Amino acid sequence: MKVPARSLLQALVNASEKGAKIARVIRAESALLELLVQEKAGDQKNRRFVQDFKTLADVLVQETVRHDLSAQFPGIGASIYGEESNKFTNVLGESISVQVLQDQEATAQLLCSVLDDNMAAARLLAKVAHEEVLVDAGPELDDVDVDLDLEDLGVWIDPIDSTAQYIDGLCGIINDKGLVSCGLQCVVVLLGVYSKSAGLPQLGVCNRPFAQSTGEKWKGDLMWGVAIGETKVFSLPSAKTTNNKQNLVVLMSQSEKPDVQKKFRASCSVQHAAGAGYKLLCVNQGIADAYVLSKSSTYMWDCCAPHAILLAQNGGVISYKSLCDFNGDLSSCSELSLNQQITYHHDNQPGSGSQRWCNRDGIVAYCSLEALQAIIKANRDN
Ligand code: 2IP
Ligand code: CA
Repeated sequence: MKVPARSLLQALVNASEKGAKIARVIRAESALLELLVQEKAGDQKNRRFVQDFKTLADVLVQETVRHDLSAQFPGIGASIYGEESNKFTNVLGESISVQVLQDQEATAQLLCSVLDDNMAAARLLAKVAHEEVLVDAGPELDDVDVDLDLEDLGVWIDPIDSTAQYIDGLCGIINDKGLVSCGLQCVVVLLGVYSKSAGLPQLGVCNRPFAQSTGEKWKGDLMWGVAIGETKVFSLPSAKTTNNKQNLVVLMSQSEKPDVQKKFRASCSVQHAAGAGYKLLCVNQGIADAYVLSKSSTYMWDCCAPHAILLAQNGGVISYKSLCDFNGDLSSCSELSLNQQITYHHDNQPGSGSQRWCNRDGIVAYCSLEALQAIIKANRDN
């Protein structure tokens, strides 16, 4: 069945905003925040309570997105993949699948059963999960005029990327380039759609629930992109930053190997920030030129959404191994970009755990071919 990409994108934008609202409500309502930060140990643990409320927060966002997208695009639910399983087993051995049900009350009852009968918390969560959310995706949406084959689509969701920052709940400090190294600003809801036949990302929405602190409240922002054949459209970021191109800004994980960090420091400004999704989004927003990760610590759900936006912007994401293996002329790096984008339709490793879906050979995200050239050069020369 053909579906207009514009409608699917609008649905993703709305769903991402509902996910962002759930993330904000959990931090704003004391009945929920207590659950999030409380780490009950041993005997103190409530026996009917889910072991891990932060996982429930993730799962609820994931299941809300699944519910809302399925309501509008019947059949898509089976092709939505995320980091979390929705099945919880408490210490009594009761197994409960967390889902968004047909109405608010039914969802509240279900959530109550994994929240140790805390009906107040369950009702708060059910209310926001069932709210209608409609976001203005911006004027660029009119330029998305192409259809997609619903059967060919898969969706990767990272309901709350930078979970550690989300739990800590600190407000990060923004530097003069618009970058925060840690804090709630690094939390991102990531929804990416890819083609099952080609493996490439086609639509992406990145929603930061805690983009801006306005006194007691947080304001979010979002960015989207579409890369379907010749159709390349993206929403303009709210804050655009221009880089000093003489000094390529490369983001890395704090835990990046010291020799890789050293190599890039010789010619680039290497900076750190938390969150794989946030680092990718910084490349989308022009805050950084590239994000280099030599290790396998990101997953398909981290990358699919910002990767779609990068393709729309004529950037991309290749593996770190492809970067190291490339021995062609710098001027021919467009071939590397054209043929070696990481893909999302096959597992990368045998087994049944989440490691199957990791980006095994590392990643290199870049905002343009010039940035890719500069990254290849920095990797070769140093
Ligand atoms: C994590 C999160 C981490 C990131 C890691 C991701 O996802 O984004 O911050 O590590 O790669 O898988 P780093 O911050 O060192 O880049 P999640 O928070 O969803 O587990
Ligand atoms: Ca993640």
